[in-house]
Order: sequence, then structure tokens, then C-alpha cells
Amino acid sequence: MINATLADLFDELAELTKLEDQNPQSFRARAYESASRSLRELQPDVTTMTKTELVGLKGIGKSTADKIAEFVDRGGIEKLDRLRLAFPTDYREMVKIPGLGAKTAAKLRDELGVDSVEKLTEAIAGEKLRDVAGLGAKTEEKLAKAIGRLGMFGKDRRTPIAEAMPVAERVAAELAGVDGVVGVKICGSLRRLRDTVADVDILVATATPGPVAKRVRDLPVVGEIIADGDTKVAFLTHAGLQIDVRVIAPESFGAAIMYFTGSKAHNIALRQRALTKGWTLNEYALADAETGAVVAAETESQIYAALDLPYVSPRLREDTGEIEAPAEAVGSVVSLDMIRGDLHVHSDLSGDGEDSLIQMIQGCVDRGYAYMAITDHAEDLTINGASREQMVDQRGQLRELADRFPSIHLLHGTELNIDPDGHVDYDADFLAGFDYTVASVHSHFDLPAERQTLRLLTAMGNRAVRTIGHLSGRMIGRRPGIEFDVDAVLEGAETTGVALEINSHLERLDATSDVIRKARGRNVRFMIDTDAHRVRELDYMRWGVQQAQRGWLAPEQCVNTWSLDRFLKFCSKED
Ligand code: DGT
Ligand code: CA
Ligand code: ZN
Repeated sequence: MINATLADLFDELAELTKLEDQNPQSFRARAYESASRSLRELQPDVTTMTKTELVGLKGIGKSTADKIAEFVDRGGIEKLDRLRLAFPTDYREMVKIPGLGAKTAAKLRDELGVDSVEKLTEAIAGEKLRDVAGLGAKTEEKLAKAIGRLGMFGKDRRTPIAEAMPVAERVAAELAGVDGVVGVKICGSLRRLRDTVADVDILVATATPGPVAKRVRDLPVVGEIIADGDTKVAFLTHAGLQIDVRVIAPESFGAAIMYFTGSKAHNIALRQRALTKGWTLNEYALADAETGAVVAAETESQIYAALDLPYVSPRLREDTGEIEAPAEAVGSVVSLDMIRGDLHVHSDLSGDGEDSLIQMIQGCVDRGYAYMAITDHAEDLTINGASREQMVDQRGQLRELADRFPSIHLLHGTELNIDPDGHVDYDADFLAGFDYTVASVHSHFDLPAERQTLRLLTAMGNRAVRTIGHLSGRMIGRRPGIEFDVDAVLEGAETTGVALEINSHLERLDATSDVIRKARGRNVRFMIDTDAHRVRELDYMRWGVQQAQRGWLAPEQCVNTWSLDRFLKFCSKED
């Protein structure tokens, strides 16, 4: 556990060092990032290693080894403490506004005393930015737009899921290790896999609350405690995210996680249903309205069963039909155990890939898949793409590896880049050499909607394209997706048979759940992919599946639940 905790701290050090150096490419920040990556992969606990052994690890130098030793000795890192003081939460939030950057932020703070989104909004309204050298009316307009468009600052602040989930998972894992704890569950909007969350709700089941509350107070992520009791501790992380930890008696854990998972609308609908049966439903139990006798409380399944409902996946709990049409919804939504392959996987042949071809294949074998595709970037992505020669060479290697990995069918693919006009890399002949391709938008996000629609439809019309990767190109909290005509694109997917990707990265979760839900019952296919750039990212599949669940995706519409035979027919357009 300490390795993961340290990795988190090095990530934070990297973030803060970029602010201190006013440089997103800061050399020192890079060093912290590679230390973090190295710690996440490291098997033995760092406390069992000598400093010499640490320095011997890839990605760890003397200065990072010193910091690890410092943390092991005194439970803190002096430099981190100093940087946290220099760059308080409000300032860090401000720097995250897309298009702002560390240099401009420092100027705003030093010259205008602006060090929070709130003050920045005021300064923009007062047209103060144009007095600062290098900034102008254009900057004001651009920043106002960014703040307005994302709508997640100040009181309305919402944290992107990619930021909240890892922190929540770490806290949950820490609390699971406390004596007497029999269950831990991340609830609220995070469990429902909403794109952004206002706060994190974690529930802990134990008969003895004291030790849990104590452990929470001692967690390294805690910046400021805002509510402190035996059964509830609420705190802000150093990055300003609120986390509420509630301690619950095991016998009512089911009722509690159901209540705090929400959504509120789902809860209200369930309570109505309970009332018609003469029962009440709250965070303690489903109980008889007159006698108070408990009908069900310990598990969610028991409560749903008592209400004559199948178990409803948390991703469906938005009161959008899951209670009225439970069989239609709940019984026919894709789940992780149905996934038979990962078809968007990078190796180190991509500039941004980290692990080798063999490691990525082994990773897919370890996850029990029947098929997979290696899809390194094609030549048009200048920094990250592979040349034709490299692609042909890789294909040869892949064919040779087939004997070594008999349990999995290996497809040689590529991730094509969709240009502004919808054209992709290579020529038709070279493209025909691939077993499979995914084509994605990586640039020109601001074209008008009609052009983006045409762009996607043109790419779908290309004979060589089998899947459209991360459909909107959005980065949650940082960049909105491209605008396009959803109905036209769904229709294009129906006529061409091209699948739409559900990209599992928490930054992306793309296609959005609205698009997936719109396609329900139509002849539109989806493909849930990890877009893994390193082995451990193959585990992101669970997020992609949960995103598909939010969109009520039926297994039949998800091509990577199909048998190998059927899947290969899809690849060769014979289906
Ligand atoms: P957010 O805004 O991202 O934090 O979204 P949630 O859904 O996590 O909302 P939150 O944290 O306010 O509350 C967590 C859950 O607790 C919520 O999904 C449902 C439940 N809850 C909260 N307030 C109420 C309420 O007034 N009535 C009912 N029935 N449930 C509530
Ligand atoms: Ca919440
Ligand atoms: Zn990719």
C-alpha cells in the first residue's frame, strides 16, 4: 500500500513542480512522474528495500530515493509540504482552466492578486486582464468561455471522474485494511460512473467505528478535516476534492450503500414502490411501515428482491426507466464477464506506448481474452506514429508469435488518424494488409458541426475502417468533444456496419452514455476498448463496460462480446 501512496505523492509533486517551474515540460516534474510510474509497478514494499536498491530501479534517481526515505522516516516530504503552502487549492483549481497554464497563472497572481477562479471571474468582468503585459481582451474572452463551458468551478465545482476515482479507490483500499472492517464501498455519483462528481461518498461497514475514523484522519491525502465524528469524517484533499466517509453497522450496509449510491431520483422511485407495499425505505432498512419490522437491509440484492425487482446495476440508477421496465433494462445490459477481446491496444511502437508487443499480448492472455488487436498509431501522427516499414515488420513478429500464444487470436491492426476531411493514413492497398483498423479524431476539434459529421461519415465510408475510436474526442473537464449530428452518425453506423468505440479511459469515456442510449434497439454496433498504452491499463476495461451500462448497451450490440468466428466475420465485413 505504501508504494501506491508514495506514487500518489510523487504525482502531486510533479503537478506542483510544473507550477513552480512554470513549465509543463519541467524536467524535475518528469523525474517525479517516472518515479510514480515505477512505484506503481513495483512489487516489493519500498520499506523492505535499501536506498541503493531503490536507486537501481528504472525511473528512480538519488533525489527521489531520498524523498522515499524521508517519507518512510517521518511520514511526509518537506518539499511537498512547502509546495502545498506556496500553491493552495484555489490556485491549483484556477490553473486547471483549459488554456490558462502555469505562466499566465503566475502573472495573474503576481500582478493582479488573482489566485482563484472566483477572483479570476471578477477580474475578467472588470476587464483587468488586458492591463497585464502579454494578455488582452482575447485572453479574457477565451478564459471566460472556458470557465463557462466547463461549468465546474467555484460553488458548482465538479471534479472529473479521472481525478476522483483513483483517490477514492486508494482511500477505500486503506480503510478495507482497518481492523474490524467487513466491507467498503465507494457510492454516490462515482459508483454510478458519472463524468464528474461534486464529492466522493465512501461507506465502511464495521461494528467498531473508532479505528476507521482515526485512520481517515491520518491518511496522507487529507488536506483539511471539515467534519469530524465517530461515524462520519469529511475532509478535503490537498487538491480540494471533498470526501465523506461514513461508518455503517454491517446489518444495514445494503440499505446504506443503496441510499448513498442514489441517484436521488432512483431512491425516490424505490421509496414510492415500497410505500405501495406498506413498507418504508431509508438508509437503515426496508421495513414494515406499521411495526417497523425489518424486511431487508443487509444487502442491496435482498432489498431489490423484496421489492420484486432484479438487482439493478448502479450505472442504471438514474430513474430513466430501470424501475418501470426492469426486465428490459437490467436483464440485457453488457457486463465485464461477457467481454472476449480488447481491440485497441498500443505497444511501444507507438511513441506514447510503454510496454512491448509481447508484454501487451501476454496481458490480454492473462485477462482470458479469445482475441485481440494490436493497434499502434499510423504514420500520420508524426510524433507517435509508426512508419510503413515498422508496421510490416511488426506484422511479421505478430504472425510468428501466434504459435507462442495459442489461446488467443492475434489481429494486426492500426489506429488511423481521421483528418479534417475524413480521410485516413496510407493508401487502399496498404490498408488492405491490416486485419483490423480503428480510426480516430486526434485534432481539429473546433470545426463546425456539419463538417465534423461529414468527417465522421466519410471515415465510416472507408472500406478499411472497422471502428471509430473515441467518438467525440472529449477529455472530461479539459476539452469538450467535437460537435456532430448524433442521429446522422448513428444512421451511418447502421448502414456501414462500422462499430463505435466506447473508450475506457476515465478521461474519455467516449462515446458518451447519451449516444449509447440513443442507439439502443437500433442496428448500431459498439466496441468496448481500453486504448491501453501499458499493460496495467488493460484493466480499464471495467470502466468501459460501466460506461456501456450507463448507456444501457445490450450485449448483442457489443461486437467484442461476440464469438471469435463471428468477430472475424465482422473484421472482414462478411457478416
Ligand atoms: P454528486 O453531486 O456528484 O455528489 O452526486 P451524488 O449522487 O453523489 O449526490 P450526493 O453526494 O449529494 O448524495 C449521495 C447520494 O445520497 C445520492 O445519490 C442519493 C442520496 N441522497 C442524498 N440526498 C438525498 C435526499 O434528499 N433524498 C434521497 N432520497 N436521497 C438522497
Ligand atoms: Ca457525491
Ligand atoms: Zn489509441
